[in-house]
This record gives sequence, C-alpha cells and structure tokens, in this order.
Amino acid sequence: MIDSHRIRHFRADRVWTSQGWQEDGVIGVDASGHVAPAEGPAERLGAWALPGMPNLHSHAFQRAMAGLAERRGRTDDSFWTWRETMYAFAAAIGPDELKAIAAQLYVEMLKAGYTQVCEFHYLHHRPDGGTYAQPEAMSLALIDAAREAGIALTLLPVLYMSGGFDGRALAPRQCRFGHDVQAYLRLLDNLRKQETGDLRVGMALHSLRAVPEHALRDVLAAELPRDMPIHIHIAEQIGEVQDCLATRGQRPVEWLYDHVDVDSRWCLVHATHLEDHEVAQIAHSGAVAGLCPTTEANLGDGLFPLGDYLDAHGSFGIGSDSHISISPVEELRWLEYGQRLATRHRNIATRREGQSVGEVLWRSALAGGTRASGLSIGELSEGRRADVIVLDDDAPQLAARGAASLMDSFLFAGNAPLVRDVMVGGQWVVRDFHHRDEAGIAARYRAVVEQLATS
Ligand code: NGQ
Ligand code: ZN
Repeated sequence: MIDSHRIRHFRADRVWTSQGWQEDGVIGVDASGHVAPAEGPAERLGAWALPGMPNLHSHAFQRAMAGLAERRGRTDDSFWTWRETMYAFAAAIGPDELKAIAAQLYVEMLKAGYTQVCEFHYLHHRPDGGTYAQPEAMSLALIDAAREAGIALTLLPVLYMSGGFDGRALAPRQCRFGHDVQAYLRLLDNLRKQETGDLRVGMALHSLRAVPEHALRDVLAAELPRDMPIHIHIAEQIGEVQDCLATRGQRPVEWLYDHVDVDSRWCLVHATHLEDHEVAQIAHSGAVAGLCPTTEANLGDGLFPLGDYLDAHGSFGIGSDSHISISPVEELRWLEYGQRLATRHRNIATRREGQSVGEVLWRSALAGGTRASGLSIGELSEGRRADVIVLDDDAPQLAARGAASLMDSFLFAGNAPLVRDVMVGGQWVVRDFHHRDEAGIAARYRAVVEQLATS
C-alpha cells in the first residue's frame, strides 16, 4: 500500500515523458524514492524537468589521468600506447585512491545530469596481482564512492583471463585484473548480497581477447538471475578485429553471435567496427550498443555506423568510459557530429522528417542506458525510480525556446552547464548547481591526485 501522505509532489512547466514534453507536469515521489501517482499541491521545480541519464560505461580510476596522455610519444601514438600509459597509472591505485577518485567523478557526473553509472570494473587485486585481505576491496571502494556521492550504481565486475585472442597469459601489469571462473562467480555472489534499488550487480566480460571460449561458456551457464545485465567490449580497434579474424576466422561480433545467444541483456560496448550484417545482428538481437563518443574520439577508435544501425531499429546508450569528458550533452553532440563529419550530411540521429535530433538522442540514450543498467529507471512514470534533472530557467541559451526546440538547444547550443538540480531515487543530490558534499569530496580527490603526481 502506498501511503499518500508520504508522497511529495513536484511540478514543472514541462516534464519530459516518453511521448515528449507534457505541459504543467506533476511528478509524485513516494517514500521509497519511486515515481508515484501525482495529485495534490506541488512544489514548483522550474520550467523544464526530465529524467536523469544513465551512464552505461565507466572505468572510474581513469578520471584522474584525463589530460595526461595528450603529449606525443616516440612512436605513432595509438589506443595501444595510451593503454600502456593507463596501465602505468593504474598501478598506483588502491582502494583508498579509487574511492576518492570515484567519489569526485560521480559528483561531476551528477552535476552533468547522469543519475546512474555502470562501472566496468577490472582493477580487482593488488598491483602485484595478489589479492587484498578483503578480496572485493576495490569493488567496495566503488560502492562506497557511489553512496557517498548519491549516484546509483550498476557494478559490473569484469572477468579478465587472457592477454590476447590466442589465449596467452596475462602480462605482469594485467595480473591484478585476473580471476578464474570459480573465483569470479564467487565475487559476483558476494557482491550480489549487497544489491538494493540503487545498486545492481551485473556481469562483464572484458573482451573476446580477455575471455577464452571455455570460460565464456562456463560463466554464461552459471546460475545467475535471468535479467542480469551482461557487458562486453566488442570491436573497438581495427587491430582486434584483425586478430580475431586471424585466430578465430570471424570478426568479433560475428563470432559472438555464432557462439552465444545474445539478447537484450547484453550491452556491446564500442561496437565500433561493424560490417552490414553485424549491424543487423546487433539491432535484431535487442542488445544495446554502448557508445562512448568522446573517449572513442580521444583514443582514435573510429566511428560507429549510427545511421545504418538506427535504420535497422538498433538500441544504443552512452557512456563516458575513460572520462576524458563527463557530460551526456557532449557525448550525444559528438555522436551526431561524428556522423555529420563522416557523411557530410546533417541530422543523422533521426530518420524521420520533422523529428528533432536532440529529442531522439536523449530518448534513445535513456532507453538503452536503462536496459544496460538493469534497473527500472529512465522515465518519469509510475513505479520507476525518481531520477530527475531540472534545467536552468535563467540560461540565455534556453530563452525563447519552446517544447519543439528545447532539446536541440540543450544538446547543441553551447557549453554553459544547464543542469541546475538533480534528484536520484527521490533525494536531491544537486541543488542550484551545487552537490551536497562537493567541497569535502573535491578536497579528498585533490589530496589523492597530488600524492599520485609526486609518487
Ligand atoms: C579498458 N578502455 O579496459 O580500460 C579499455 C582499454 C583494453 C577502452 N577500451 C583496455 N576504452 O581494451 O584492453
Ligand atoms: Zn571500457
């Protein structure tokens, strides 16, 4: 039974629904932080309220190295040289560092309008590969950081077993990522005991490079909830597509679909390099393509074939991945701009005449991110978690914008932050552009990165 006295009501001149903007919308929020039937007097939030965005791909520790790999090296720089820099950086990160970095990252995510994050977490053990006294210490650091910041978390502990498609052993700097299947399933079981409405545990396979076929079969056969999200890095670099072809005679997406029953539980992160039949395979399977445009640009990955994928009715969501940038606005803008630059056309993300690109991008990323998160979020409808963002009424760039043009102006018309207030699960975590604990969290972050810079 819902106790109607404990339902708070909020109203905005326009509230974003799956059908578009609803005039004079009221959002009820019950005591458990879910959207409830709306009636009765309501507190006015502002002109524009919309569902917070799920961030479907994050490696939290990488936030602290953003901007430290932009200087040209001795050889042609690439994804693989960046990865060496990243591995060296990761070697100094233990649970305390991870917690401080992640808390700061999550504050920045909330302020940018993300209300849920999927953490693709593979920094499991000590830098020398030994286990921590508490084996899941690094996972717990992420859970603590998310709680402290007030963002909801889908924790995806990563299975990482080999250093390449040929099944070679992990390199020394990769040893801290590794588990055998039994130990990995134990980790999942232990973490699943902590699940709440704000914490979901899913499964992640680092990549086909890192998970041999027998292990893939074993983890997928394990007794786990039927609706558990499953994430994998799939085809980010041409080099890995070529290695997969050379060792397995198929491209990564082809191989995956040939060996596994891929369905809507799956999120294929960086499905960058696809042939037409692979575009169709992903789209028809209901899997979500996990797109991370700012990181994919930063790492020189390539461009996802968005137009063809949308023509095939594929689902996608967005992630900030390496956190070179933390903004759903920037991810969605660059998703569209990459396509414009490659095709020399405009308005690619919508396939219907008269439709707004901004609306399609936001709505699609909400739906795909929700699926990838494994939680009931992404819409301000009854029963969903109440994750709300309110835009700045006073922003000049939104002046004279009506329902027809608001989303396009929000996504394309500038760089001033427009997210003013943020609620996650019925709790205000950002008000008037400020996070409730931003000063303390930033101070701890600063101390950690200063110590990392001198060590
Ligand atoms: C990661 N990042 O796991 O952090 C990867 C790089 C790899 C991205 N793919 C490492 N963006 O793929 O081996
Ligand atoms: Zn990744």
